[in-house]
Amino acid sequence: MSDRVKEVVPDLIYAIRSTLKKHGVTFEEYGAAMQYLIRVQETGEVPLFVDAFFNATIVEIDNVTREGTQADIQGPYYLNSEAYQIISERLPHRPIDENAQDMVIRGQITDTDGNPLAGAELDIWHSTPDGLYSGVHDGIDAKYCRGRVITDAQGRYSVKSKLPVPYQIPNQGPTGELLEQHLGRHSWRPAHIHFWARADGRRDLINQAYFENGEWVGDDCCETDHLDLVVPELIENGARVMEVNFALDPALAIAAE
Ligand code: MBD
Ligand code: FE
Repeated sequence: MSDRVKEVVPDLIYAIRSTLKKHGVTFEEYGAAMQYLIRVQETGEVPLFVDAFFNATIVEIDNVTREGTQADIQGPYYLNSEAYQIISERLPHRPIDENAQDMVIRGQITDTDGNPLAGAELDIWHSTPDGLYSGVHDGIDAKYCRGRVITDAQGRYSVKSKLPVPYQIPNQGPTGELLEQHLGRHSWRPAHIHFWARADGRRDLINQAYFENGEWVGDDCCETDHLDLVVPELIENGARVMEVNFALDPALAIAAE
């Protein structure tokens, strides 16, 4: 790691210095930028800020070496692995969401040759039908709209839940302020479902599925642009079906010391 730090950090510092010089940044502006970073820290928005501006770039780099399903950004609201109970039927939802639109998330996990991966683990998380994340916003219990499914002998999984909606990242803090007031952008993400797939001998895959024709698809404030998991509209027995298949690359070889 320390070799990588020596390799990357000097370039990063050089890139920032050249930008400051190019624009003739003043002491006053330098101070304002410092105050801004302090606010990002004080409002607890470091993960949101970093993910909003840089997560998509790391994903882009990671995807260059993937042959199977492309990765997408994880976002700041995964929570730790203990928040994911094994689910066989339905992700828990709040009693007040009982009448929200039903959704079925189902599909198959295979290797890159199309062979089914039985016993693969898939962590699923998404917002409530009113755009909040459990364990993060408004004191909502962390168990809602999250769960882990295990694929069957054919590599298949199927789980019910309630439909998420387009999601506005917190826009009252410094991250939203930068997006909306200074960069002239907006703070919306298309409705999405997050996934983290794992299987023995395969490379982990974190990605997201989006809803075809959904608002903000292709105009995401977090700049996800490779939209290979935009799922066509399908309704079965009143439930929106999200058919999401994953092809997992072989695990990366551990680099020799
Ligand atoms: C989210 O729900 C999200 O998925 C991302 C990437 C950033 C902020 C909130
Ligand atoms: Fe999200």
